[in-house]
Amino acid sequence: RGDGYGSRGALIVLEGLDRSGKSSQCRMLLSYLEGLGHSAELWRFPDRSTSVGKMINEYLSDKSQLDDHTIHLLFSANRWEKRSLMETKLKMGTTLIIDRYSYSGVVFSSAKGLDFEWCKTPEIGLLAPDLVVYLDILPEKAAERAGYGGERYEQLEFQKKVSQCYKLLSDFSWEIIDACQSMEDVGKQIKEIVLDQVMACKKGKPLSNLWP
Ligand code: NYM
Ligand code: MG
Repeated sequence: RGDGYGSRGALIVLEGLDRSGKSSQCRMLLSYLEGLGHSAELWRFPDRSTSVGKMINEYLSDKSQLDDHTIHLLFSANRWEKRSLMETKLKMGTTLIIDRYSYSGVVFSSAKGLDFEWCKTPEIGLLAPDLVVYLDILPEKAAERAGYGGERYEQLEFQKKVSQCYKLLSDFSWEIIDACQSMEDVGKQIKEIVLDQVMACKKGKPLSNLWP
């Protein structure tokens, strides 16, 4: 409806270690929601298409070196540059499925040793997700999966630290799903909880900001 009265889309975030299966699950979720006739889009962070995103991409592919604080703020800026479009889409009734969000921002930087609270600060005021789905996998298992090791951060020892930081940041509201199950089983569980949120948002659940 786009009138802001009880018809907004849901903000759904998928988080997890590299190779936990987020991107595949996001795609499956998108076609599921579209198949049910819901308006939905799949977004991802970092969004490498913007000029900030291009700097992030160079850093991740080891073509540039940046101070840890600087890259942290770039990741955050990359979310801020999408905030108003995000709000517009949600208010128009489109559900957004997001592959990584502020949580990745906090855990990857704090895993390097940056102060946890400092890492959270630039995220204040971004839209809070209606649901965070965490694809839980042991770092050792993720490392066995194909495609691992191509980018900065995709190293077992570092991912172990990231995993611990996710555990510090997560709270009771997150949906933790065992990512070692088959893709279909993981998908089935995600679909159910996401649909609940989509319906709750349609009925007028209010939007809020980080950090709740
Ligand atoms: N990453 C992602 C961060 O360090 N901070 C952030 O804010 C975000 C969104 O970028 N290893 C890291 C996590 C990943 C890497 O993401 C690239 P992806 O989803 O593998 O393209
Ligand atoms: Mg990756």
